[in-house]
Amino acid sequence: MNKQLHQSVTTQLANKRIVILGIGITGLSCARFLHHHELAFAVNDSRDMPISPGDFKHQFAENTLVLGRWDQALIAQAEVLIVSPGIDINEPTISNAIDKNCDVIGDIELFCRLSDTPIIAVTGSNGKSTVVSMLNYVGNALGYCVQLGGNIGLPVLDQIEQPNVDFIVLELSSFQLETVKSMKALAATVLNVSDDHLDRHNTIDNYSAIKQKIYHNATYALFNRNDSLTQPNSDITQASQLSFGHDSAQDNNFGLANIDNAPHLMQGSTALCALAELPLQGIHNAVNYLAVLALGKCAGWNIPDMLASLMTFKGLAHRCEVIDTTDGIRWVNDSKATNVGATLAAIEGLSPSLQNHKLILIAGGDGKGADFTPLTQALTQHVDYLITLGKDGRAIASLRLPNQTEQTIHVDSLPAAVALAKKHAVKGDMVLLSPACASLDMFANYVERGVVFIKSVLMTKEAV
Ligand code: UMA
Ligand code: ADP
Repeated sequence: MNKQLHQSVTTQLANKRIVILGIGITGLSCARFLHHHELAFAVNDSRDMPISPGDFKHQFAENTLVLGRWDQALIAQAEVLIVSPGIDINEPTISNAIDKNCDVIGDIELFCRLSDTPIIAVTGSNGKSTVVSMLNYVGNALGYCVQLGGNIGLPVLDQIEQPNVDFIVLELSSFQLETVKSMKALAATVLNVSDDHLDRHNTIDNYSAIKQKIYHNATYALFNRNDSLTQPNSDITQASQLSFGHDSAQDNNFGLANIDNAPHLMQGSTALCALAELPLQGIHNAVNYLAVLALGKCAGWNIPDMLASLMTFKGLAHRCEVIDTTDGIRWVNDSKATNVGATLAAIEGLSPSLQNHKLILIAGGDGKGADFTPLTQALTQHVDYLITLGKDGRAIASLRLPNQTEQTIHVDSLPAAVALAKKHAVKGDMVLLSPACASLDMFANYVERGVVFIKSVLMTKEAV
């Protein structure tokens, strides 16, 4: 056990009544951490069987587990409430029970109170996983010991004991930022803000205010100058600021410019690299590269070395991933496009490469309360054939023009959508699954949706 960490944990938490809300991957990591440091806690999860009580007892001995309802008496007596990100503390059954002196935190806040490892923090509606994965890849290639944690699926308290870490790269969701107070990131960014999770945050203003918390107490604040909602609000930060964006850049900021008719990544007027030399396609990925370079630069990383390493970074699965087929059709799995901003980026980023070929889009699912109208222009101008599915598919279809009704159809399943796309596609066309919606109305998660898409494409191909 790390003695210094143990001392801090004991000083901050010993003899406090601690309640963990939720026993998914975050809650379990909190329970493991507290148990390792010999602190007692109770866990409350409103679902009936998120963990078997026998397994819980086996791992966590005499600690209390309450399942199947929110236990208001248990919550009311908590002095420290560690809330999992997926749980909305504004839900009245929870909020009405919380004592006014209770310290309401999440695992990220606890991590920030206990660790002094320099933090590179990334949030945004889209691109977080891509950007943090690139930072992790590049930082390690440069010889630093870099850890990756947070919303990407790696709870930070599982990693806090690892010694000699130079930087931790945190992917932070709005859910996680809601309970963060003490973070002092070395470099922090909001990549972009578009409608997402409005079923929980209600308004875009509230959602973007939560995202702004990432800049609080940061040394460097990096923002997207093409997206005003990402600009650091002066009441929240005194950080030094740098920007990135898809336009040309002034001073030390990062941008894009054409040199000899070829788009280049730039810092101010200095050309850094031709985009064609880098593997990920689309303007959104060019902006992701710029964000990585800007964040890495603030951490003291060398730009030419970062670029050399980015040349070998392959994109993540389910993000504009081209499926390997031999039918001459470009089947693209963008199942991770769970909101309007991501689908817009895919259509706008990929359609220039189509020239005279068709774009067939498969979209729909659970829209999480989002307004789909920002998709209208892309759907009417770039999409030749639209296939929708899921709970909110028809709302997306309704954005098409009256003369496009024959090229717009709603189906019941993803395999049916693929079969229909196959009927309409010819060599050179692109079939893009980019749903603009969460998958949860039809699938366990976006990974399952992507896998069903890939399997359907490969089966359709074999059947032909
Ligand atoms: N639970 C309740 N009542 C509820 C809701 C949930 O009791 O009303 C319980 C569930 O029964 C379950 C537990 O809470 O036992 C799940 O907690 P959670 O939803 O916070 O999920 P975790 O498994 O802890 O995973 C969370 C993030 N999930 C969410 O934010 C929904 C994971 O992000 C993250 O990888 C993980 O912590 C580690 O940090 C996933 C995600 O979908 C990938 N994130 C959203 C996104 O990217 O859009 C924000
Ligand atoms: P996140 O972790 O924020 O969900 P991902 O990197 O997993 O981000 O990508 C999610 C979706 O957003 C994918 O469809 C991807 O193609 C798209 N995307 C990636 N980067 C950007 C960006 N900078 N702007 C808009 N969309 C993006």
